[in-house]
This record gives sequence, C-alpha cells and structure tokens, in this order.
Amino acid sequence: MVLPHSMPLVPLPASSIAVDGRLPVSDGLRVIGDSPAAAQLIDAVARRSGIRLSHSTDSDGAGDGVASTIVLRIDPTTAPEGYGLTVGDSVEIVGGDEAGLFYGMQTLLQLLREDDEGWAFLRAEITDAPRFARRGVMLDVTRHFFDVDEVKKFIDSTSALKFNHLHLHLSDDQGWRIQIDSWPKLTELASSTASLGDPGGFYTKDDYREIVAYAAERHMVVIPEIDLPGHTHAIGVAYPELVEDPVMNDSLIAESARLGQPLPVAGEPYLGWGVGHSSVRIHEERTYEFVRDVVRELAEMTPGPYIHIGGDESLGTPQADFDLFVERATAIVFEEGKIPVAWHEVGAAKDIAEGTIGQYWGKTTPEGSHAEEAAHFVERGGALIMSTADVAYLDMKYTEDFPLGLTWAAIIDVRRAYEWEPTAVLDVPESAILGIEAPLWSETTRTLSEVEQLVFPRAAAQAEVAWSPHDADGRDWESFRERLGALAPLWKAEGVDFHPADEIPWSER
Ligand code: TNX
Repeated sequence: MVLPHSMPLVPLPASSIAVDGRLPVSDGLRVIGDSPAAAQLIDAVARRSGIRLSHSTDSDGAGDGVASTIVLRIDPTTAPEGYGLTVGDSVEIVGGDEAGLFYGMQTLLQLLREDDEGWAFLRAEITDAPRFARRGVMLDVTRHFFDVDEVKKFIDSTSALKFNHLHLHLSDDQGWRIQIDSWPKLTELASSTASLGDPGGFYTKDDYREIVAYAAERHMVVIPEIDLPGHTHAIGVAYPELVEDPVMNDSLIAESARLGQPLPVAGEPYLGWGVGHSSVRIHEERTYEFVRDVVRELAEMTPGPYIHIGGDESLGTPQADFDLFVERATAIVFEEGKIPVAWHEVGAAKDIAEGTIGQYWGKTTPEGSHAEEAAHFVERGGALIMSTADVAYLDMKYTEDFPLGLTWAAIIDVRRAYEWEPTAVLDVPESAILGIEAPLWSETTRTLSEVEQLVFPRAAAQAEVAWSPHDADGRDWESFRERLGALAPLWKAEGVDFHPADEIPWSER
C-alpha cells in the first residue's frame, strides 16, 4: 500500500487509499451510465490519451466481451457534491448527485497516467465531499474583455478543480460588458474600450445565457456583478446624467503619474488602472430606476440565486450617501427575487438588507474597519465569502519580478496561496463562513493565456483550501506541492498555460 497523499490528487480527497497496481486504459474499457459526466469523461480521456472509451447508457451494455467497465451512478444517500470512487479491475463512481458524479469523474481523470506500459488509471479507494459549499473564482472581464469561448475555457479549467461558483465582474470604470435592453447605450457607447487602450467587447443576452448554461453543465453557478456606486465611470460615458464628475484622490493622482496614465475625464472612456474616482448620483431617483432595470434584466437571465452589486472603493462618495445607496440597492436585489452579494465595505451601512452576503477582500490581518464591516453582514443575518487579498488574490505577482500582476496586497507565491485558513481571519462564527472565492482582476492580463499564468497553479491551492478537510492526512504544503506537480500533464493536455513556479516539482507525465 502507498501513502494516500502520494496519489496525484488536487484538491486532496476527504479520504483516500491508494491500492497497488494499475487498470489499463484501452478502447475496450466501457463507460456505463447516462449522466452527462459519462460523455464528459470519454471526451476528456480522448483529449488526454487519444483513446476513445466506448459508452453504453444502461447496464445491459456491460456484457458482450467487454473486459472492464466504468460505472457511473447516483446514490442519494451520498453527500451533496460528494462521491465514492473505486478503481480496481473496474471503476465505479457513485455520486450523491450529478455534481458528485462530475467531481468523481474529475478525480478519476487525475488518476489517468501514462507509464512505460501505456495509459492506465492508478488504483484507489476514495470517499470524498467538500468542506465548504462555496468554492468560487472571479474573472474580471472589464479591465480586459474575454469572449464566450475564453470564458468557457476558464470554466473548464476551474470546474476541473471542483470550483462551483463563477463570479463575473461585468462593469467597471473601463467598460460595461452586458447587454441591457432598457439602457441600450451602455453597450453601444461604453463597451468598446478596455484598459491600456485594448479593444473591449460585451456579452449579448444570448452570449451570457450560453455562458450560464455551459457553467451549469460543469456545476458552476454564475454570479453576475454590476459594480456600484463606485467603479461606474463607464456608465457615465453612456448616460452622463447618472454619474458624478470624477473625484481625484491622492493615490489616483500619484499612481497615474507613476504609470504614465491620464486622469479620468467625465464622459470620456477611462483606460487607466486608477480606482475610487467615480460614483453614480445617489440623490437622483433616476439612478434607482437604472439600478432596478439592470438588476431585473440580470435576474431574468440568471438562474442562480445571487446578484453582486459591488460596493468596493467608492472613495469619492460621502459615507452617508454611500450608506443610503447600498441600503436601497441591496433591498432592490431582494425585491427582484435574488440574494445580494457585496464587497465588505457595504457592511459599513447599518441598514443593509437582511441576508445580504458579504465578500471580504481585506488581509489575513484585517486593517482599519474591514473586520467590523464584514461582521455586520453576519449581524444582519447574512454570511461571508472569503477573498482574503494577501493570500487568495490571483492577480498578485508570484515574485517581485513576475511580468504580470499587481503587488498592492502582497507578493503571493504558491506556498503563501496555500497556507491560510478561511475561518481564522475574522472574529465571526465558523458557520458564517460560506467558503472562499479567488478573484482574478485583469488590469495586467491582456489575453486568456496571461490570465491562466496568474490563475494556475494558485487556483489549485485555493481549491484545496476550499474543498479538503482541514485535518485530512496529507493536507499540508509538502504533500500538496508533490500532488500539484502531478497536474502538469493534465494542464498541458488541456492547453492550460500554467506558470511553472519553481517551488513545485513538475512531472513530465
Ligand atoms: C481592488 S478588491 C479592487 C479592484 C482592482 C483590484 C486589483 C476590490 C473589491 N477592488 O477594483 O481591480 O484591487 O488588485
């Protein structure tokens, strides 16, 4: 018997036993089951090995000279999203639900290896279920735009690590990225630009629905974000009457000078990286008509329960105005039938709608009023998502000299991304922590390949923080780096442009 954590699995399963030996993979191996995960397995094995497994949708297909089978079936007594996986002379995946089958299938794909005798699955006995129900990633499509196919590829690579929420940051100072029929100038006038003068873009409603459906097939819930009341310069390019004139702050002026970027000008596209200068007009009723229309149209095309209303870095908005605005905006989201999610600053407002979910983006040692603001969501009957910036932000540099990314929160190498505990940051009950989300802000990433270099491998560290039991045997850095190294051939086969960080012993096959 081999040690459990020497199996090449990330995130580490709740319980796993490696069994000696291998199960050869050939086109004589038959997949049995009518779950979508069966077809997804066959396609993934073919992409990786060139071998196309046969398929039958019912167990009658098991006989007729087939040596071995891979059976996928649901057993509702297994935990939600959980699964059991046995690889012996045959393979059995028993999921608690379709998501569980999908995750069992992803684990099986990590056991697929090529050795001197050819392709085989490593033998194992695994029982698994997630620690946190919330395991999210965020993609900022505003500072740079990523089209539908690129978002699909991002969904493929992150859902394979058992992430189950995709937060899309759809509006910011640099561009508006989603069709809204009642306010057509948003996409007509405010979507064509992006940071650094790069081309923008937007999703039509059909594009967005296509993304949502693709994510659902991979068990990811899409959370759309419209960032308010700050980060709204682009809205003013389309509808100047909704937005205040830019308010320059010292760090905006200093940063813009350092980067050689012009300051924002009302009504003109803003292409720099500055934050905190824009605000919608809080005392105009028209603003709330706008918010309601946008939330309503987003809610109509979003089957998931959440709408994110932003709330970060409204540095130019007076506090009383900010409070008034977020209290009304969180209420509007509930009135339109969804649960509001907001960045932690929104917790400064006393009367945010009860049940609003907060997203903490402060540091592992909270600064200023961040911890209090986050705790207020819990006092109001809500809960928290941890996006702790100095460990979980995917847009920070790995090393001082890494060509992509920013540095304001921390330099985050893979070990730092791995070694943190989501329940130890804030002074709130553990049950108030829904889980984590790892955001990728796209100021510096102009292509999906650049996004992937920042996201992988650190997203794998966040996946393990979110999925694996804190005290499981092998849930430690030395084990993780070995297991992570074994993902290299999978990522190469899927065309994922990961950063080969030198902390990790990457394997060839
Ligand atoms: C802060 S953290 C932001 C974003 C930037 C990011 C860059 C947060 C909620 N807002 O506007 O893109 O830093 O790291």
